[in-house]
Amino acid sequence: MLLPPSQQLAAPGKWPVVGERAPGPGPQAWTLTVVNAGGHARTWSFEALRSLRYVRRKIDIHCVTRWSQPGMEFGGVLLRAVLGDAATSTGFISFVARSERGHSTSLPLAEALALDTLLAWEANGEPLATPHGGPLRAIVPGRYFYKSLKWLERIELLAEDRLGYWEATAGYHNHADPALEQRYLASTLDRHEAARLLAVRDFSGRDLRGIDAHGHDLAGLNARGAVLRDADFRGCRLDGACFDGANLSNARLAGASLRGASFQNADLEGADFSAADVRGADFRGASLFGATFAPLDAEGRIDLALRAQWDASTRFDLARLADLMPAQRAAFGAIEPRRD
Ligand SMILES: Nc1nc2c(c(=O)[nH]1)N[C@H]1C(S)=C(S)[C@@H](COP(=O)(O)O)O[C@H]1N2
Ligand SMILES: [Mo]
Repeated sequence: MLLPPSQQLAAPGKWPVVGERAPGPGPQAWTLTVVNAGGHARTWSFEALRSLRYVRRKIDIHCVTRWSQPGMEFGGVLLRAVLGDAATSTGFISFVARSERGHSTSLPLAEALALDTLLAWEANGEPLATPHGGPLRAIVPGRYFYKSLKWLERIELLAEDRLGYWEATAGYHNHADPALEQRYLASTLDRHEAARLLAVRDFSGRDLRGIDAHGHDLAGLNARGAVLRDADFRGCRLDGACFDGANLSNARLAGASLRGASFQNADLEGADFSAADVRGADFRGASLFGATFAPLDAEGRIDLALRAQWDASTRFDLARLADLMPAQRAAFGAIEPRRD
């Protein structure tokens, strides 16, 4: 399989739980309500869904945080079969979860149908586990996995699009095509405000996603709890910086000097640390799915010259290192991170 750009293979069978971990409260028996464009609702029992034609599909999962799990086999029914006559080529479809925060995601209806969207209750021959969206989730092949909604309880057909949870609150791209790397929207950060924050080196608690800081001297930066998704810190001096609890998913830190920087409990999914100096840095409690510490060439081989500089003073939870893609783990070879 050809991986989409900047994706890495997850270890075989590894399938991390991302986002919400459990559905919201509700009745014991799961139902699915479909509201058509005219506002007419039809509620399906699980048994009624199961009476439709059962299909199994092999699907490649591509998470926006740069890990992929190809060839997952999902079982369920096609969206097309559930929609029947309502499966027109106009308008939008919103998938709504039974979830505390009313999680949802949407697609153009024609696209959801053309992609052979599945409503699934099985994964690799087993009932879909609750943290992965059981008893029922949408599986949208060919889109980043945030378009595949867990705990599907309601489908709404709409004339106008209604942005989903991640798309509306976190700047996730609404089209989400991995082949086109449609991960996040461009930042809307004001240039002057960005320059002021860079000068005072205080990002704590701020939402600065997508900030372009590359090449700046930000030694000692306070970025505790900041939202720095997709931020550009390439080549920065960030020695002694504090990123504790910050969200740095997909941030670019290649070539940065990060000696003694702290990333405790930070979200580093998909972050790029190629050729960064992380001696003395503290990664305890940080989430590392899809993080890169050495870039791979087209054949999937590690480029040792661009490996992050890491030594016995770099602190990691050994358990969290298992989150790294196998090729990334291998990049560290014999170097043993410090145990606590
Ligand atoms: N209800 C619900 N569905 C959701 C999410 C969520 O937070 N809530 N997160 C999305 C994201 S960002 C991803 S990557 C996948 C993760 O699915 P998994 O936990 O089964 O790997 O679910 C998607 N569907
Ligand atoms: Mo995701």
